[in-house]
Amino acid sequence: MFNLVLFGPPGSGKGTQSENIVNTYNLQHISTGDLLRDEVSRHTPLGTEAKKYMDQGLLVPDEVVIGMISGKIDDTPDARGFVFDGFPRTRPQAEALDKLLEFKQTQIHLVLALDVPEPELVKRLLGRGATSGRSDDNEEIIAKRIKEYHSKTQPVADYYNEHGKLENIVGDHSIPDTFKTLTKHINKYLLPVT
Ligand code: B4P
Repeated sequence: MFNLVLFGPPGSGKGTQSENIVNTYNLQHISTGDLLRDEVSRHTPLGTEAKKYMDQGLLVPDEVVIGMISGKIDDTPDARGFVFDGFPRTRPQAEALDKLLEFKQTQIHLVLALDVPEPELVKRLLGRGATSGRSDDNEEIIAKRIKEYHSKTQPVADYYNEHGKLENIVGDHSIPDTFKTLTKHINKYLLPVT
C-alpha cells in the first residue's frame, strides 16, 4: 500500500492534482473538503455544524474531520493506497492519521507540498469562486483562509519534515507541468497504471 498526502495552502491545486494522481496510479482519493461539502449539501447534522466554519473561512474542528476519515479508509480495505487531499490540516490531525494508519499496519509514505505565492492563490480562488458556488469566493474570506493556513496548517509541514517525508514542489507552473513534477516523486514508490 502507498499513502500520499497532498499538502498546500487554499487554492494551491490539491484537488486539481489529486484527480490526476488517483487516475494515473489507481489510488483512492480522500478529500476532506469534498466530504464536508457533501455533508453540507445533504443537510446532515455534521454538515450543518461544518458549514458554520467553512462559510467563515475557518477550519472545521479536528474531531469532526478525524471521525470522517476513519470510516472512509475502512470503506475500501483492498485499496492500492490513498491520496489524502486537504487532510491533515492541523498537527493533531496529522498525529491522529499516523495512529490510524499504524493500527491498519501501514503509514504515510510521502508528503508533497505545493508552494504557490499568495497573489496567485487569491487570483485562483476568486476565479474558482466565480463559477463553483463555493463560499470562499471573496477577498475577505480568502484572506481569513490564508491566515488560518499559516497559523494552524503550516505546522503540519514541519511535522512531516521532522519525519523525513516532506518534498516541496513549485506549484505555480501549468497544471500539466506541476503534475509532471509530482509524478517524478511518486514514481520512486509506485509505477503508473495508465
Ligand atoms: P478544500 O476543499 O480542501 O480546498 P482548497 O484548499 O480551497 O483548494 P485546493 O488546494 O484543492 O485548490 P483547487 O485544486 O480547487 O477546502 C475547503 C474548506 O473545507 C476549508 O476552508 C475548510 O473549512 C474545510 N476543510 C477541508 N479539509 C479540512 C480539514 N482537514 N480540517 C478542517 N477543515 C477542513 O485549485 C484552485 C483553483 O486553481 C481551481 O480553480 C483550479 O482550476 C486552479 N488551478 C489549480 N492548479 C492551477 C495551476 N497550476 N495553474 C492555474 N490554475 C490552477
